[in-house]
Amino acid sequence: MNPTFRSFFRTTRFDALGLGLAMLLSACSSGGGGGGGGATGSDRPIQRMLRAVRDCGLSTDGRFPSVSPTFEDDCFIQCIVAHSNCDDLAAFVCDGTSRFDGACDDVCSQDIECADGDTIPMDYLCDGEEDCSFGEDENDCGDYRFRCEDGSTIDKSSQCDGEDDCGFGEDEAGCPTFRCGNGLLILDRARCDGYDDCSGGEDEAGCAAAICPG
Ligand SMILES: [Ca+2]
Ligand SMILES: [Ca+2]
Ligand SMILES: [Ca+2]
Repeated sequence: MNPTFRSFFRTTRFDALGLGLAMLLSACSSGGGGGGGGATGSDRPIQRMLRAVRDCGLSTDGRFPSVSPTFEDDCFIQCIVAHSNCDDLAAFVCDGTSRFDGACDDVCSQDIECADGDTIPMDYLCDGEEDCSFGEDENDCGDYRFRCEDGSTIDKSSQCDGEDDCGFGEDEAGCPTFRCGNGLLILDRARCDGYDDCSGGEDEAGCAAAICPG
C-alpha cells in the first residue's frame, strides 16, 4: 500500500523549518522548472508543489492534508519545486531528501535587510515579533499569521486547530467542519491527518497517497 501524504509531511521539513521573503522566493524561482512567482494568495508554494507532485504521477487523486507552512517553509518548498524535475520530486516525496537541500537551505537562511540597513535572520520574518525597527518584517504576513481581535497575531497553523489561542476564541470561529457517519462534527483540518477522528475512519477516506517506485 502506498504511504499517505501524512508520512511525507512528517518526514520532510515542513515542521522543522520556518522560512522568509519575497525577494528570496523570487531568487529561488529563477532556476526554472515547476515553480515561479511569489507566495501569494491561493497559489502558495505548497500548492504548486502538490500540483507538481500530482502532475509527475507521484500521488493518487484525493485530498492532501491541510498544512500551514511558515515563511521559511514556503521559501524552501518554492526553491525545491523550482529546481526539481519529476525524479527529484520523487526523491523528495518518497525519501524526504533532495539534492537541492543544501542549496535551498542556504538561499532560505540568508539574512534579510531591514529598511534601516540592519539585517535579521530569515526566520524572524512573520514570526509575530517586530525585529526591524519599523516592523516591516511583520508586514504582509497574512499567509502566515492570524490576527486576533486584540491586534496580536498567532501562527496560521494555530487557526482552526481546536485550541483557543487568541483568548476569546476568535481563531476558532467559523472553522470548516466535517460530519462523521455517526453525526459527530469534527474540524475539517482533521481530515487526512493520519488519525481516525471519526469512529469509522471516514475522515481518512479519499486521501491522496504517494506513489513511490519500488
Ligand atoms: Ca519578526
Ligand atoms: Ca487555535
Ligand atoms: Ca483524521
